Amino acid sequence: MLGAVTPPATPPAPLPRRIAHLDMDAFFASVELLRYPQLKGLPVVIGGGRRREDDVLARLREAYPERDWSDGDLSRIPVDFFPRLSGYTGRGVITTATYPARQFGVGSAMGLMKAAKLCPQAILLPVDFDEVRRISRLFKSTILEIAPVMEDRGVDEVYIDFTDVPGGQREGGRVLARLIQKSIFQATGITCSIGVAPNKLIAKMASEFNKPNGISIVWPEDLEDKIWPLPCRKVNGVGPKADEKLQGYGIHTIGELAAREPGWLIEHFGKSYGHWLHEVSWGRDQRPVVTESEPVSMSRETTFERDLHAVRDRAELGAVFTRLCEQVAGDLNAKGYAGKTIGIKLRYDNFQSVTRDVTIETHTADAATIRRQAGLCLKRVDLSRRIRLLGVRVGKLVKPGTEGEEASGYSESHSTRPPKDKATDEHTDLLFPELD
Ligand code: TTP
Ligand code: MG
Ligand code: MG
Repeated sequence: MLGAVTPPATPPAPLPRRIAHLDMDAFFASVELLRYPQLKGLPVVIGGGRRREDDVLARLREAYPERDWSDGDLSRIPVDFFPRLSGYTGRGVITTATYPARQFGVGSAMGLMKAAKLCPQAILLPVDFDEVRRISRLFKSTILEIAPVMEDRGVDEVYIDFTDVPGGQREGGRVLARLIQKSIFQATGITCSIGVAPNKLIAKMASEFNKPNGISIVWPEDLEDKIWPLPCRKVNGVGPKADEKLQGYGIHTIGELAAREPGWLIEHFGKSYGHWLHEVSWGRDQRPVVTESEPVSMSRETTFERDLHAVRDRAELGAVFTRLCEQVAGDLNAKGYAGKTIGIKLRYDNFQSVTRDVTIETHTADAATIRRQAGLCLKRVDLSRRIRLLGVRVGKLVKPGTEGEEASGYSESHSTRPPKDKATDEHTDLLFPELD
């Protein structure tokens, strides 16, 4: 025998999957508070039209002519000079609200007039997309310096695979989550909330548990205590229509969903959605964290609370349509893309879908241009039927500066993943204006 035989190396057991979902707190509002730190702690809502800073500065110059008010003085504007919600008239909706404003019951998608009744003293500011985009990039690049496997899920949220990152397993991910939270705050001045869990599905719910500025760690064995008591609607993929149907069967919580036989769910919700409902209720989700590749198109779509008619619900439909165009434009701008093909998608009340698109001369990321072209597409479809879903897409993308080189890769859509083979609804990550 010539010495000991080295035993074959056994590969180390894979670490348990730890996935984080990170979401910035009151994002658009927090971005404004960076500019106006004097508003910290006050109820502030974001919504309405364009920036009116110049108006404020003009009024200040009038009130305090002895001072030389310039753009750099924004943080010195007295709080009294800011526009308030009180007396607001118009059709605007709230994009987001600071946490102090939320205590008055105001929040995303609420009409500004309704909000003005609940919290007249709230300060009303418009969104600054340029700044939102800058901060969005900044917080994501901060994360990437620490944890390389990150999936971009929109302007203010990402999934991060903690599994193999140093600190990613310590205290279930809390150590790494703290580091990321701190680094983002240092880089941007804005807080975020993080949920760390065995998968994306649970992480997404967990990031909301301790908002704002919170961390929440969920273990597989927490399913019963932390997940099952939640309403089904908290599952990313259970939209208002599916929720209504579930409620009709007396299923209100995820636990009640988990108690149903998979066969029963399949019978009532179709093969793939029924199966998916069963899986998610048991906290199962194997989806990987997908890192960025170049999108070929970007789209936004929404399923209405109730089916809308092009003539009878013209105003509502128009408002949602405009909003979708603004959101797509926002997405394009946030990622630095512009596109040449503008298209729409409609789903009628009988679930039949149609799409139309148009290719224009020059690339655009402008909401008004997208709205105009998408509006022309809308004229080319049958509008006599009621509509349950409306979507807007911009394709043939380029990154300006690399004009001519079209992006190739996946298609980025903000509608979501659950299979849709049945009369269940797609879900959008974003709310849409109240339609009542
Ligand atoms: P959210 O993350 O849903 O909300 P938020 O960051 O304002 O607040 P939270 O602390 O609860 O996370 O959305 C991120 C940003 O996206 C939000 O600041 C404004 C914008 N937004 C819309 O434009 N339309 C919408 O319907 C919603 C919900 C958000
Ligand atoms: Mg957020
Ligand atoms: Mg978000």
